[in-house]
Amino acid sequence: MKNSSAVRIATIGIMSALATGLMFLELPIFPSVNFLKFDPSDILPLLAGFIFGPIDGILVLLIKDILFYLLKSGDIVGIMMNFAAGVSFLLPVIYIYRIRENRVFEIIGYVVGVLVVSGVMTVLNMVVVPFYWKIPLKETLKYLPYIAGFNAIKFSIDAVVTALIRERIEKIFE
Ligand code: RBF
Repeated sequence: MKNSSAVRIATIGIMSALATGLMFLELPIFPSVNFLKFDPSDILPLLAGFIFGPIDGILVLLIKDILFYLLKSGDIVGIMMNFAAGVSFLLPVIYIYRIRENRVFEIIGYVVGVLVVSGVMTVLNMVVVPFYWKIPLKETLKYLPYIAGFNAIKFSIDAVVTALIRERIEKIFE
């Protein structure tokens, strides 16, 4: 069923809408870095990536971010950072799983995905935050452990939830 383009397009639409809704949660994990907001919306692009492939996963992520930008945030920097984080998590997870489609490679994918997104976003924040908040880099360095921790926590939660539901969701599309 997943090879039907009508099913594919409808699913991408439904997943993007659900992801946009979930993004409204916006829970700050650490009060000192309240511009980093937790929401579980990246689970849906990841599921789309598992079912249809990485390009469709990125498409769900992109639609979700554009819709959230238009409906709520209006903050292009925050949206771009959210997109960059989603992509840096999704790509390692899906490509590692595609080496061997079994539970071991799925779990290795999640672990590498969490490490990659935490590393990439920590570096990216060190570049973006000084401009965003107009503060010196030295001050930004104080936030470094929180930024790394935020991404590690956010994407570990996404990984655990996806690991628990992926098989059941994929069966619907067989
Ligand atoms: N989201 C992440 O998942 N990881 C990040 O490292 C991250 N860094 C951000 C840095 C800045 C300066 C801003 C404004 C947002 C960042 N976001 C990040 C996105 C944020 O958590 C939230 O999803 C968006 O701002 C939309 O509410």
